[in-house]
Amino acid sequence: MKYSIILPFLATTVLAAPAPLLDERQATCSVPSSFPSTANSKLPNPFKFFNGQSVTTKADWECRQKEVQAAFEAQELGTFPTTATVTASGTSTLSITASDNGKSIQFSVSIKKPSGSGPFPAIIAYGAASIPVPNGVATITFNNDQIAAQSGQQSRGQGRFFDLYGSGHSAGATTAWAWAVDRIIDALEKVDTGIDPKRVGVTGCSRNGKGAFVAAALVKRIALGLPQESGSGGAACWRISDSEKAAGKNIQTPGQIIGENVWFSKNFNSFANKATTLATDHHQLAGLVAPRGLLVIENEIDWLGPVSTTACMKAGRLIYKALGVPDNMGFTGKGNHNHCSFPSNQQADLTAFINKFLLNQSANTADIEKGPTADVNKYIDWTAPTLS
Ligand code: MCU
Repeated sequence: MKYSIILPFLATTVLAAPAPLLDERQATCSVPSSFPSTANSKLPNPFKFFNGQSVTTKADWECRQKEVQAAFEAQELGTFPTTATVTASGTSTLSITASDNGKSIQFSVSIKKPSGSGPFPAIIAYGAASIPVPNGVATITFNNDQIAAQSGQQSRGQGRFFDLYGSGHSAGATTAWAWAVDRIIDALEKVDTGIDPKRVGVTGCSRNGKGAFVAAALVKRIALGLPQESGSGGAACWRISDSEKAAGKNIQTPGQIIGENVWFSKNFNSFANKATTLATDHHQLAGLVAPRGLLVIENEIDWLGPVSTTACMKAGRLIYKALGVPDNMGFTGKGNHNHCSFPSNQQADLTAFINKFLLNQSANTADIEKGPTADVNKYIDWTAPTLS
């Protein structure tokens, strides 16, 4: 009886507007379908909605992530389909049938498990892992080229993703591969393979590193992204790569990338020579992974854009910091070595991230930010808030 007196009092005072109005806006997360097109040579502010409103809370941030993803899909990646259903069978060869719109495709991944009893965490490797996968972690080998070809312009729209969704689907190859990674996790959730679907990482090197980065960004069930030497189209920011090119570096630019291959949507073609008009840049690709684990592994090879990847990912780490989880993202890219060979000076960083995010061990992943000299403040005109 007592409470019937107190509750109406609370309802009219403590719970009064404007808080419920704010919650309502956040719950609905209105996602625009058109995006700002004003040229901006700085990396876009991750903490301003496209309508100019500030991102001040973690709930705001979740909405912001949705509109940022919508912009990525509209301008770079193409549509990421989310309506497929999966049936699967097998343990060491996991055979997956994915269906959507009354059509089906089939693909398989191989699972190499550690000895002993699981469930084990796993790393999905595009093609083959070019990082050392430690004992205690399974490797799931994924033939991404079969899902979407990446052999030059004539290969656009080819592969099993396009058999399912049509050769004219807007997805670039990296998005199609990410869709298949999403289906692999569906399958791991359905079939007892001895893999814990909540502890799955994704890796790939170079072009497949671009793919691994996009998969970590789009597939929210990935616990740890390990993109390796992804360079432009992955860890590099388009704007910084263009400015490095203008300063005389031999670096891959958006203008070059759209001619070389089909990693991105056709939607991206119209932005490739005016990257300053993109609504986002790749620091926000890291922001789509946040707050999940992300170790960006790079190499000081000019073509990859060492200054671009380092500064871009420093901006990405500001997003993690704003979310209160700075240690959930690291960047290791100091020094130069053969492309996609894994150097010993990156081992401790990789081990720490795998221990923490896949093996559930305590590990120190604080302040891993190793690359060439690159001043992020040259490329940003915003500061990161602490989101409440
Ligand atoms: C870094 O990844 C790519 C690069 O973007 C391409 O321009 C080049 O042709 O190939 C690299 C790669 O995938 O190397 C294996």
